[in-house]
Amino acid sequence: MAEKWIEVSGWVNATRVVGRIAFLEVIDGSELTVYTVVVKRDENPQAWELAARAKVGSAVSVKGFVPDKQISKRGIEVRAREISLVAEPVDYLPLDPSGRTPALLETMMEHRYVALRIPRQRALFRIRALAVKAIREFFEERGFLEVHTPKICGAGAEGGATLFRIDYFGREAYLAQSPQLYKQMLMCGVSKVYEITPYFRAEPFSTSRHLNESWGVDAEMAFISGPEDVMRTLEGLVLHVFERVRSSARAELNELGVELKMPRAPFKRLSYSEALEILKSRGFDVKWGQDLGSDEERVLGEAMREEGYDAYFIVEYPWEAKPFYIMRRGDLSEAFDLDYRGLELASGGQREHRYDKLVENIRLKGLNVDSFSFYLEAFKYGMPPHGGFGLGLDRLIMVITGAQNIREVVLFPRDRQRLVP
Ligand code: AMO
Repeated sequence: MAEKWIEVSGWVNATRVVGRIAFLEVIDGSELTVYTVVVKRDENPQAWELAARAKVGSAVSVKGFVPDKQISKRGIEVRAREISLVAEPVDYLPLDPSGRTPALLETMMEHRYVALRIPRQRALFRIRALAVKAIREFFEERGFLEVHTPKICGAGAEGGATLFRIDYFGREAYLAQSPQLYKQMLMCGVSKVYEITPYFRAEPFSTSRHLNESWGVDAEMAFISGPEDVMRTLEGLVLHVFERVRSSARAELNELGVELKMPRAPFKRLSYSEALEILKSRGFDVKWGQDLGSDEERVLGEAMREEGYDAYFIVEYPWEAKPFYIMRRGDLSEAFDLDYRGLELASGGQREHRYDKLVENIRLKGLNVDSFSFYLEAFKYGMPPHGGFGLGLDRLIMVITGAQNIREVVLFPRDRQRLVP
């Protein structure tokens, strides 16, 4: 194999001068590749001068050869013929871009653009981008229409406590908590839709799994025969994303030290009552009808792992624990949650599509029917049985990458403390 000519533009992550040889560790910011640029003073005094003076963090352009025989142990070795300095830092870097000295999450959130020079950090966001691509692939192959619904809304769907209120030319409006109402309304004319979208929620607490702006993958499908149709679609989606990341992000998973296992399928279907029994046997007394808290979810996750399940659905929830739009079956509902090792990834279910029953559900939940009239309107014109789900994208990326904090996989997180950058 002959020497290969190469031109690299990127940033200097580390520098070293050993006698008459200067080394620059350069990344080009695209894939995870690290280039070790080698300049010998005797061969190329001008380039050597520049390399020996180059500061960590500088943007540079390098032209040279990739030698046939690679001596450098790290990255692709480039024998530089020409180096130009494109931009020099005007201040000390806030973190070590080579990643050898670990940075605090706090510092990385503050300077994400510099943190992205660390190969490990880039791996996280490359996996995120690949997962989104895989999600689109999955829906497109199955005939779902990608839609975009409003993010400034006149009514919320997921409860008043987490609504962000805004002044809309003198009227009260809200940032969208989810596309719930709109994706359902669309079921009156389109049979399958999906949306990849931000959710805005005024969650009043700070946890490692909640943000005030998070991203969701929402789907809705009409003419279903029950919630199982929806669960099968969600299960297929999760498996497809895992499979694609495993096959197309080997270098990234390697960089993260993650061995991504396919979750055992079909995912376990665990009823809410069974979940309460398991929790009781482990010292957690949950009153029938209550939603599960994060401690309970974690304990349930441990119990499921002992049975060999990473991913499992919790089905047959009490209706009182679920929103008005979910179909009721006596005291139970047609809702489900999907959890992965104790973290809720998604929830969904079959919806109430019958006009009169839906109005009754809204009343039973103590909500004002008038504020949902625009939504109810769509249920007057041949609304078929339908159901769907909302999958937390940030949480899905967390479990794939093994991140412990949701902020690790979101470029510029919005939490109670953080409004900039
Ligand atoms: P839910 O409120 O359960 O359901 O939200 C769906 C999924 O979105 C993720 N999620 C969040 N992630 C991070 N921070 C938050 N504050 C946050 N809130 C939600 C979770 C959750 O499982 N309309 C229904 C879905 C449906 O029935 O189609 C809904 O929004 O992973």
